[in-house]
Amino acid sequence: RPPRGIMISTWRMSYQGLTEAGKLLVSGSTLPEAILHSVKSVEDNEKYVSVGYGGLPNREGEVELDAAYMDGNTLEVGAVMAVKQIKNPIEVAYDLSHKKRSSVLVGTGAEMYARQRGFAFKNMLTESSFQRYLKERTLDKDEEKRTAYEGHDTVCVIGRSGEHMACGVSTSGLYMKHPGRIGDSPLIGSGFYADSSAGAAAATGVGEDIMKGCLSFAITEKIREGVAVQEACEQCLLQHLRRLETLGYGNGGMSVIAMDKEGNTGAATTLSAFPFVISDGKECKIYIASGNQE
Ligand code: SD4
Repeated sequence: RPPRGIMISTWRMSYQGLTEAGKLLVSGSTLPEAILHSVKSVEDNEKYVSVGYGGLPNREGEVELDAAYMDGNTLEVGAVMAVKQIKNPIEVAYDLSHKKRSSVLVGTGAEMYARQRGFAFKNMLTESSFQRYLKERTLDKDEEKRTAYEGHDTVCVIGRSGEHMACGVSTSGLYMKHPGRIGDSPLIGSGFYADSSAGAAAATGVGEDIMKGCLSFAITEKIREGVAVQEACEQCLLQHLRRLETLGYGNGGMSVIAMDKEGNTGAATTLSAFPFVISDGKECKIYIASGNQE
């Protein structure tokens, strides 16, 4: 039987935040507090160029951020998309999730809301991200060929405390994306889904590919049908990959994490190695999923 507080998250960059969040859960913090803590720790870290501060910019040189939060007990969802200069987009997404209307906001409308609610603003473009942008701009690469792994990962955190499940995601999306572009990450059912009566799932990789299969919802529903969580991840990812292949899409890379309502976890990837993190309240460890494409 899994212990009371369990969390799973994407990529090595989530390790420190998840370690701290795991301890927070054990010492009595709420599930939203733990999830927000772990996502914010990545957003605030300048070193991670795919989320929050220091994120790589769009092709106009501006950092545009996407984040979402979903509560598995109430199915409440909040999301912000393509927002600029908001220090912690996940906090705004969480705040929005309590609203019955206008809970998913884009661009200037989202920024207006964040300002009115007193959230912190900051110039999110660091000197090193700007320098990388200046170099990249001279290369004039074909946007259609960009993959998610040219420096771009999304932090996704799924947690369970008692029987309460929830998830949060945050990203700066694809490097050199068109202004206004969003991927799967802030889209319910594609980048994330949580329902405490079944389970939760979240995705990272090329958003345009992931959203075609509503992967996070597909995995959650597979778990609801009674398929074991690891199997659900593998089956849904493989089925979607095959479908994309028949349509002639190359595999730009997709990875998923999931948890069932008992707290069992799973992960799958189309990459040769996808690091993810699990904190079970006692310890926090990095695991590597490996893509089996045959
Ligand atoms: C996006 N899914 O914006 C994100 C990027 C990502 O690993 O997760 N990359 O499409």
